[in-house]
Amino acid sequence: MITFFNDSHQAHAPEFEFFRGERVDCFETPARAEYVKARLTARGHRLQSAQVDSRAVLGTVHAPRYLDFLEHAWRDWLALAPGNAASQPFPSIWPVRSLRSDIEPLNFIARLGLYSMDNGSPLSSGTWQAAKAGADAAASAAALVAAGKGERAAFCCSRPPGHHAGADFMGGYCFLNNAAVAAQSLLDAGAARVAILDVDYHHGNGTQSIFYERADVLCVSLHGDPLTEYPFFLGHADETGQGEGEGFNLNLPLPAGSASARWFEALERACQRIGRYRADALVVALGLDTFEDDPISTFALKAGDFSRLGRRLGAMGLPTVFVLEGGYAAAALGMNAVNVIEAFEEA
Ligand code: SP5
Ligand code: ZN
Repeated sequence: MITFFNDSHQAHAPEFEFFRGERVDCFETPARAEYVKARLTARGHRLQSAQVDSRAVLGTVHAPRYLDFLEHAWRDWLALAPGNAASQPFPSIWPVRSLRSDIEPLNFIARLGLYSMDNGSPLSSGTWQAAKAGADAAASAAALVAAGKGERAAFCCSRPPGHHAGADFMGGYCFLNNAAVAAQSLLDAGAARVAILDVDYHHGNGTQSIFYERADVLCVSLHGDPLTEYPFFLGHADETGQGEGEGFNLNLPLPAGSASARWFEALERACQRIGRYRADALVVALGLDTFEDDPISTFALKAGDFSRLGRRLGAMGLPTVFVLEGGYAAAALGMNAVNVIEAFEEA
């Protein structure tokens, strides 16, 4: 399977995030993708860089004013005060209920709040460059798989991740929704129905919200119950879609601490639903933070379980785009990602 990889992921390298009022080192680091690259290379997998510019599809997945903000955010942060290059911007005010989000303020921090769901998505000078390269990879992987010229699947080894990013907001270390870019690209290339299966520990709120009123993309997500787990405000079982999208969203929340057996029962339900949908193609939002040693999550998948996941996905028999999402046990990501990929290929 071809992997799309671009060194420019390293341009996104904020130093710290906040946890309970303290500054802590970022969990989402450049080392993550480098560990995956190293393992792929050691196992003889081919890496290539994106050849499709995602600009056009980004304009259909995300709001133009959000894209414009993100592309110029670092420039505008530097313009706010001399010396800002050495520090990181964080939002401090958000347009929650009863506040207006239709008028974009001029103040940079206010605009950052308008376009953020949390204060947990630190920006750095190269965030746009890295995120755009990830979206280009998603569009390229979709084009490759849709071409039907012998490549049944492709893997985007990119970061920052994407599934918490909605049409007009960042969140949860995510800026551009790579899974949504891949799904929309597959539709644009001729697929009538695309399924997105999100196996990250955290609910993919951004992806769900982008496709919530559409029947041409089925969103299925397995994740920690939002009653106790991030992102808290979306991901419940009663969210089934709206309007034309009614019935085309399936959430399978699991209690924090769930063991592998329970997780694979939910995976089976997810795969059955995707089978009934008669999808033309599959996008897998491949979060690896379900791993037993993940530092911010509570599921207990072992390395061999990622092979089992890959086998089950391979058995679906669909053209498939994998996009890397979360997973913070950095040194184990290579093994776990490659286990999924190789078992998929063998199936
Ligand atoms: C893509 C993705 O996986 N995003 C996850 C964003 C999670 N953000 C909240 C992080 C909270 C960190 N909690 C640390 C708990 C340590 N015991
Ligand atoms: Zn996650």
